[in-house]
Amino acid sequence: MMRRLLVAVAAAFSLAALAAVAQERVVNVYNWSDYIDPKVLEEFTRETGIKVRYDVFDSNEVLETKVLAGKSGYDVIVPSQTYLNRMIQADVLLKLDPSKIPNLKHAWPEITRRLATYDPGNAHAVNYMWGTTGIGYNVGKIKERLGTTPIDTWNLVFRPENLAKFKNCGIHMLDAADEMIPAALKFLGIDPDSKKTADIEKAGALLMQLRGNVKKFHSSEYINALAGGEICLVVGWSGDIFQARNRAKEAAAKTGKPAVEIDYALPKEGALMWFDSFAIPKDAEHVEEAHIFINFMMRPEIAARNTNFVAYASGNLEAQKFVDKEILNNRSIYPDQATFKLLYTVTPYAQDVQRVVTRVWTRVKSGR
Ligand code: N2P
Repeated sequence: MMRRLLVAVAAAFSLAALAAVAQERVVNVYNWSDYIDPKVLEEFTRETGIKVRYDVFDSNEVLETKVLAGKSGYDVIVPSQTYLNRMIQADVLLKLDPSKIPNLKHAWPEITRRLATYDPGNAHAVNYMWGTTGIGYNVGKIKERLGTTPIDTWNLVFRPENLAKFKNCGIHMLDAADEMIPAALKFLGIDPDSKKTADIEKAGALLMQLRGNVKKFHSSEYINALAGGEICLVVGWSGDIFQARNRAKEAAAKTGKPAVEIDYALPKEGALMWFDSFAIPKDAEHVEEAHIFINFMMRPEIAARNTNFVAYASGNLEAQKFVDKEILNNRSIYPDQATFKLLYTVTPYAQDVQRVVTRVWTRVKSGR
């Protein structure tokens, strides 16, 4: 009798254990590096019971390769605008179910409208953050070398004789052909969105002249390199440069030494405005959880916490109520009308043009 009872109890327990396993809900997220407040992820799991498996990338090309190959294993991805558009064209993204994202009502209409150029009807993506590509610098080291010469100009980067002045304090550039080539074109006075082989070659020739001064083409290491004083100049992303500034301050507070002063300049000739948006691959296994995740991220307080942590503008308008004043009033993060006029956008490269871009960029990076 006793034995039978024990068997029954044991069976009930293992059933409960099985049920718990069956109920464990997961969402696999693939986001840019340094792009979220980690506490927000913990809070998401606490509140929803959904575990987050979180991986990071620092290049659209890496993301695109994985997603186009299929079975990436990711449920939520965050491509930039032109890559988003190519994924839509390749039919690898799911149409979102707006009824499952009620917080969409907090989206910033102006940003949603701009994003529609890449995602017609805003059917596949919700903007997470947006920002610009400009010049990050170590204030002290740049002043030593430049005096009062203005910093907010591509002349600083794309005139070989200027760039050479910073070689001995360290220069990084993004490993992002689709951002560096348009910036070089802008400097040359050519349409940054040009798809002409001759123009792309011209940008490539200019970058070839500069490459010898560049310590590294890399899209995430510059945050710590700037903060740690290993480099003094970078062509990089706005928020990442402000994160470098924060890290330098935190390190200084710990050691009691004066902080390395870091700042970001938007070149007056014009800078790229980009949009990184949540999307769900068609072959995602946790579609329900992916919608819950996106909806959570679109909660104004949550969106603001992420913006306060990473220093990029949120695609969430309502979030602005909760964004730190220092960030909201920073014109390089939340541009005013005059600053907006300086920003340009680009359209995707067709496959044949992409081949030219990739060839030119490989040459710039390798020197051959
Ligand atoms: C995050 C950088 C994301 C900006 N570290 C690239 N669009």
